[in-house]
Amino acid sequence: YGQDFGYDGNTGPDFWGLKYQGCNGGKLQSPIDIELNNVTEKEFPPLVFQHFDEPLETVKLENNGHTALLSIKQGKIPNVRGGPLNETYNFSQLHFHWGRTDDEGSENLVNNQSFPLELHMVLYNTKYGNFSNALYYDDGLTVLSFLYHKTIKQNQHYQKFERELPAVENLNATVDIIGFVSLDNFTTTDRNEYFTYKGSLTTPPCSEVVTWLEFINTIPLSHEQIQEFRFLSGARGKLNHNFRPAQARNDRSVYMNIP
Ligand code: 1SD
Ligand code: ZN
Repeated sequence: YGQDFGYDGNTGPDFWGLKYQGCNGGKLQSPIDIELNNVTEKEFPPLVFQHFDEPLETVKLENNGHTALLSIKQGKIPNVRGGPLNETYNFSQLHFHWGRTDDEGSENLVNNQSFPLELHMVLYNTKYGNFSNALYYDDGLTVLSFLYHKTIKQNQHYQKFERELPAVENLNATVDIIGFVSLDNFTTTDRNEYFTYKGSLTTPPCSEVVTWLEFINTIPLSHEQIQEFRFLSGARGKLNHNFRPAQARNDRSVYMNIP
């Protein structure tokens, strides 16, 4: 499903709709520009993260031509519930979006500002059994999304992950890693403040089934660490950028959790 697309020229975001109906004209497309003067403050129940603090047993890291994507091959499946979510969502995979320079790269924007990198943890509603099934229901998926800010110092938490990136520089390359870091290791520790809105996958087929959680605290990463992602190859040369531009918000509400 939805594998033949790119980020440039006639395979780029403006042309996705020709092949993938879902990317065309929907009213709940992602990403969006989150305007701080246009968010509704709301107190949601606390988010509950399970197994996010445990090292992952065996993971697969792959270059699928669109991003660097990490999934679990063996071991416990982390899950999340609470906040705006009515059910429990199981972890499916995490991946990244970046840009050609440090001034762009994130998909969601805040007050029209880009961030150099965005992390997506994709989880599916357990009541639909798996990711592919969940794609057909408007409460099928949640994406836990984290933004980054540039620092001089390297982020130690990312060293182990980034050591593996060169192994997947080539299109369709994969590597299995036994005994890896926890999901918590990728995120900020304070996950109480976030924006949430109803949107879509940011890649074809752009299904409008995603409850987005965009965390307000950003993750530090050095320029060199951000740069590592740009060395990956896609189907049409270097994958030096892979973000979809902001889509119309239409009459959607964006909520901000006030703990
Ligand atoms: O970009 C990802 C894409 O790689 C794929 O993982 C898809 C389904 O998991 O999700 C989109 S996104 O909406 O999470 N960006
Ligand atoms: Zn994504």
